[in-house]
Amino acid sequence: MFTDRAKIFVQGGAGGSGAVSFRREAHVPKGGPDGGDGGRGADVVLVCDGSLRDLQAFRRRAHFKGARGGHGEGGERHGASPATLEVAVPPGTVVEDAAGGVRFDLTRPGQRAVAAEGGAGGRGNKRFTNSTRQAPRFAEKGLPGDERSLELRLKLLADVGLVGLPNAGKSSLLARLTRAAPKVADYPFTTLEPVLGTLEGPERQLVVADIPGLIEGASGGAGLGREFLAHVERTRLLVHVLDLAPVDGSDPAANHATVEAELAGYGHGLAELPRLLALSKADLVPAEDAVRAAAEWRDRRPELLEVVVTSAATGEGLDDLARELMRSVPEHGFEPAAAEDDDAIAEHKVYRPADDAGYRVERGEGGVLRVVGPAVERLLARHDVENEEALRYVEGRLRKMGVIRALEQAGFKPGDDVELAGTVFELDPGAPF
Ligand SMILES: Nc1nc2c(ncn2[C@@H]2O[C@H](COP(=O)(O)OP(=O)(O)OP(=O)(O)O)[C@@H](O)[C@H]2O)c(=O)[nH]1
Ligand SMILES: [Mg+2]
Repeated sequence: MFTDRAKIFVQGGAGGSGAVSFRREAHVPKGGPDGGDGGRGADVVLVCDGSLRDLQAFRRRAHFKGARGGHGEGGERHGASPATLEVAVPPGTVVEDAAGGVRFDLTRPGQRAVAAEGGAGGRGNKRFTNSTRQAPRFAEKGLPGDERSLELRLKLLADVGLVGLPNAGKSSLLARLTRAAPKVADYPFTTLEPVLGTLEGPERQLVVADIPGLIEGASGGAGLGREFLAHVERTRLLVHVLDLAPVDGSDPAANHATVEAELAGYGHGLAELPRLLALSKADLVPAEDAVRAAAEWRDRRPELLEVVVTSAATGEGLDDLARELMRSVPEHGFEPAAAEDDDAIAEHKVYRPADDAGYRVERGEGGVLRVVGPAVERLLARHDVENEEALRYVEGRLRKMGVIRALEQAGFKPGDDVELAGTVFELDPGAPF
């Protein structure tokens, strides 16, 4: 089963906490602070892996959590930073974060995108020493890692797309041209999902995709056509497979027009892709009819790179078709569109929180002053405000950030209750600490 969509949840590891510790030495009654820092939590990184073909693996596992950073210890021992958690995705995976509107395109093997950063480790008490604070009895806590739900979509990265109405003989051609073994049968909709095969040439390899399900209305959503058309977006050339002798007695010219209308209706440049026309099942019509049909199509559609008469049954025209593909498919393939961050060829992309700094003072319920904003929340997350010393340090930071002044302008008096990051405190900032 070919899977081209998945939802996953990623969470960076939490940072380890810094340690509160003091040196013990036989000859020193009370040594200085020596608490080490906590380690950074592991990032979760999506890695483009050329050996993968679809998103099937995510049916079994959809949660990816980075390991947490080690806690700091005494003797200035820092906590370990665990290895990055790598999540392999196939080339052609588009990653979207519905909430953040961020989008990554992983097209080349080896490309990486940081999906969730691990939390920073907390600093140990040694780091909080200064001229007035020689023996800090507090340290920072590690921060939680990022977490988010991501939607993965695979858009196949094939060089060539085989398109045509159901039963036109696309799968039969793919099977003859490549080692792919798609199901072939004498009824429409035999193939239910795109199938890839590799055409081996003397100098290059081409990935050919059999794109099934194209019917009238597909571009508007009929059947699975629209989804499958998305896979054609990244091909560089289309082979329109046209049945010379449809069993339903339909007119090849009308059938051709139907498929072309769907390609044009879908947009995304499909109608502009270079085209070859493969007239299929030539063994079912007299040879002169096939030759005449080919000549007519060349006249009718001068923009066609080539018209090839083929038969998957006898092998007629297959070498010509393969040679033509080797020659006509442009060397340079799909390049991801420039990303919003102007970092078009970023090999290493990172989700960034939208608003990283700043705070706001407002009146909450019962008139209590409240300070909100990521910077303040982070500060509070890092410190245990039950610890008197840590609380004084937090107050000092708030003063430096301008929060205390902003509170005073809003009518705050020392000793008033203030809600910080969801917790109400009696804030009594004395002199800077
Ligand atoms: N005689 C003859 N029959 C062919 C040839 N190519 C395909 N067929 C037959 O046509 C029918 C449809 O072929 P498929 O390759 O399954 O066609 P398809 O376009 O992949 O069809 P869907 O997967 O249903 O969209 C099958 O019965 C094939 O055996 C050919 O060159 N000669
Ligand atoms: Mg098929």
